[in-house]
Amino acid sequence: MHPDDKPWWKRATGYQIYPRSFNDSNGDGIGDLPGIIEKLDHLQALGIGFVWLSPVYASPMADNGYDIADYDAIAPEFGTMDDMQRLVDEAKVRGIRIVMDLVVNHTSSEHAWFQAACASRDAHEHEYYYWRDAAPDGGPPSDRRAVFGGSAWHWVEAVGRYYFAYFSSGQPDLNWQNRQVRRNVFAMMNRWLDRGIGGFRMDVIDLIGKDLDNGVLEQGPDLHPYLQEMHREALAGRDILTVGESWSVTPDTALQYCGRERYELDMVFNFNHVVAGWDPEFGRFKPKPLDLPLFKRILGEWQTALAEDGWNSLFLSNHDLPRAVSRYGDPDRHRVASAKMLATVIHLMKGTPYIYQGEEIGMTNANFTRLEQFRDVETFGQLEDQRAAGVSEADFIAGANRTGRDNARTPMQWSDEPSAGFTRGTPWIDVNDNAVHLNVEADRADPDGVFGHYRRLIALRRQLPIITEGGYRSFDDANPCVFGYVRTLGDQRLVVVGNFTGERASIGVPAEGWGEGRCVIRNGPERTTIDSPLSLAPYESFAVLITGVDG
Ligand code: TEU
Ligand code: CA
Repeated sequence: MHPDDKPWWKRATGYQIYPRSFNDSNGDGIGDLPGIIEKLDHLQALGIGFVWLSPVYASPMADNGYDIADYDAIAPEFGTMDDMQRLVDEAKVRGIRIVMDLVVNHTSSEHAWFQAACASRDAHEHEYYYWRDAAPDGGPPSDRRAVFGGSAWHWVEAVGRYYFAYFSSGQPDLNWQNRQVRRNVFAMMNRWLDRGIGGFRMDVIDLIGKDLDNGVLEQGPDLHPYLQEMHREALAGRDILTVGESWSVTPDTALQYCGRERYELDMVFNFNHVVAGWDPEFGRFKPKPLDLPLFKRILGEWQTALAEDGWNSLFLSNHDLPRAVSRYGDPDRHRVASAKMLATVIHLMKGTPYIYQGEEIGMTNANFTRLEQFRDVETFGQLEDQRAAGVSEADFIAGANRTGRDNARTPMQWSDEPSAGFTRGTPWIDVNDNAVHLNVEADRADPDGVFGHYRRLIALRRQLPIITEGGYRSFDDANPCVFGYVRTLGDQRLVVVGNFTGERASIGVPAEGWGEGRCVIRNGPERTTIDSPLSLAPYESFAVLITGVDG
């Protein structure tokens, strides 16, 4: 919730940095905070308004920082608290806010709280986590599986009990029903906000209200009371952005998180459009081909649900998802055109767009061929589970190559220098082979580069109120190849179209979108007339602003 109705984050574009893979300043092969500071001019040139910084807190890195051992310390491999403060200050000078990642559904098993909890049932920290006695046969209390494979229950001999960890065994879930847990979290949030950060992205926030004994993990009964308490104790009255990651939120429950009268969050990250392309049993590791009508319908439902209240987040990729151009476009024959098309159709919707590092130059999936190239704890955990379910290693690797999380975590490709200019050392994960020609230096030098397209979209968002305030209406929804929608504000229409295929395709445009206008962005020839049907070249996209439309 925000005091005024036109907060800065409604006109701003976000940029997600996965620090481990962004830029290494000291040659240890791991990205770091000084490395980010070195690249702030790149972000300023792009025109983004804030960074979502994935975790940089002290962590044993079981899940690359999504397992926090000390919320008030910076992981040494990323730098120091002084580096963090310098990043906040240097970014601010460039008009960029730093939004931090809040991971409070769980801590690391190396957090002092958990260490104390494991030492004795009598420690007050013991109740900060979920402990249950063994089942009668001595095994885990339930058959609940962990997201990263295996049982979600883990035995600790010293206290003779199992603890619950929904992700990896190194990520024990915090018991939010414990008032001291909530007090500790809110105090920590205030300490970070008082350092001048721009807000929080909240990791799997839909899980903090879980009712474990009744098997309710997502959007549990206590979720919204806790978020309202968090708002009262840490967020109210601050000029910040809060966005909650929720893999369970739907258009029907979205306003419970971000409606203006809820006093909880400003927006949510939902994954309905992502999960629609996954296998019900094998998830991301058995992806389906893109079903464009379904994809358009889902995005449209979110535009409708949050048209008058709440606020959308708009994204196709992040550190958990494959590269957008590989998942939804054509990384080979039409990489630049499809990268621009995807950017156009996403950025001209209503909501705040989020660019994932490397998306601004159309970086692609890594296509690892050997198991030892992978790094992701989820991939190795699921490999065990899926082997047991009869999936061959070759099939699993093929799936991991298409939609595994490591695709987004290969080093940012800055130049054609060794290791793509990411490090002068040995990178913690292999650099994509295509970095020699696909990199920031080459793309920004190219007048038709992807970077320039994103920069224009970001500038358009600041210039044209129809983008931030206009209505949204899609058309020809059943069209299997082309995405088309009209933004409306007063007598203005912004007609946006994108061909999601490598073949020429047409789309029928409603009469309200017809006429002569001004082409505000394109990835092909100048188009100023909208007539129906509209014929588009492979992966062609453009937007035409028509004024003086009545009715
Ligand atoms: O992700 C939530 C999460 O579970 C996703 O990783 C996704 O559901 C899973 O990959 C399904 O295949 C958040 C963070 O974004 C992720 O990086 C962390 O690993 C996870 O939570 C635990 O903190
Ligand atoms: Ca480093």
